[in-house]
Amino acid sequence: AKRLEGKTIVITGASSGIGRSTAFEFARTSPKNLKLVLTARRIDALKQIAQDIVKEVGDGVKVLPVQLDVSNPDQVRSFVSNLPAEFQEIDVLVNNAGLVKGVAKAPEIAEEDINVMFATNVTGLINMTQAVLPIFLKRNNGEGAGDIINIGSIAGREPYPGGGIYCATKAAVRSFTDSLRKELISKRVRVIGIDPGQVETEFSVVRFYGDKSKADAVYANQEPLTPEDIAEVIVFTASRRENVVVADTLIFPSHQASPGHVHKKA
Ligand code: NDP
Ligand code: 8X3
Repeated sequence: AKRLEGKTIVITGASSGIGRSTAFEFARTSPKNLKLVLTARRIDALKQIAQDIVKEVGDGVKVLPVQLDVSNPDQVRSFVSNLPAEFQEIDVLVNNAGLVKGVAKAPEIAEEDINVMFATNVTGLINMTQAVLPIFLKRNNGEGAGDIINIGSIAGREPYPGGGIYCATKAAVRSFTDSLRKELISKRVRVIGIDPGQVETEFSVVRFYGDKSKADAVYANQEPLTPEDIAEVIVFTASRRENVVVADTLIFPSHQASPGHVHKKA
């Protein structure tokens, strides 16, 4: 917890699922002196989460909800300069915003779905990284200059039918993460990749365009991870000793060993 004290943490996609849980987990781990910038498109949800965090841990954590669509390059470009000065010295960027649309195979994938997945999961993540990195590089003082924590997926390692575009976006995240770590080798910036397996969030609801019953069927007779499970790993990586880079993590629930290798309860 001490290692997080005084830090400013930006989380994208904090209105739901893994991002939301990560906000709570950072606040619980370092309740005395922390600044959280919570971003997503649904600002009302962010405001509620900000209130709930302060209600739970007290006002030692300053929480700023900011509406931000990571797929909009103009919004990303002005994001840092629009922050109040006391939130601009970012220490940790959690690139978590992401989504999947549909289960169509190549001939049928809608152009709009292709574009939104790449614009959010890939270009959005890259643009956010470019927006925040100058702050880290200016800080280059021989100590920890900052953390970039990119949320990939098992889907980026093992593509599956019906996930061609989503899997390609997550493979791109993995590739960008690994080259970034090499580019920043001398800069004391930790570049951390986290690849979850199956986690029950709004992910499948979004995949099935809001059809909750189809989403629920994905997890039937299984025991998926909770978003808190991934949040704990994210906060663990950010709270290691500065010289420790948890570069690459793959996290499954007990019944899963790949996207398709899943043990269902009888
Ligand atoms: P959720 O759908 O619950 O959360 C996704 C978050 O991303 C929401 O807060 C959403 O906020 C945000 N988001 C989506 N599009 C944008 C955008 N254009 N700009 C800003 N924020 C956006 O799903 P998860 O918590 O599961 O997903 C989080 C990450 O984890 C994603 O990158 C996903 O690919 C990854 N992941 C998920 C797995 C799973 O099984 N659930 C497994 C492996 C990886 P809003 O709609 O308010 O903008
Ligand atoms: C989510 C995991 O395998 O459902 O990233 O696509 S999977």
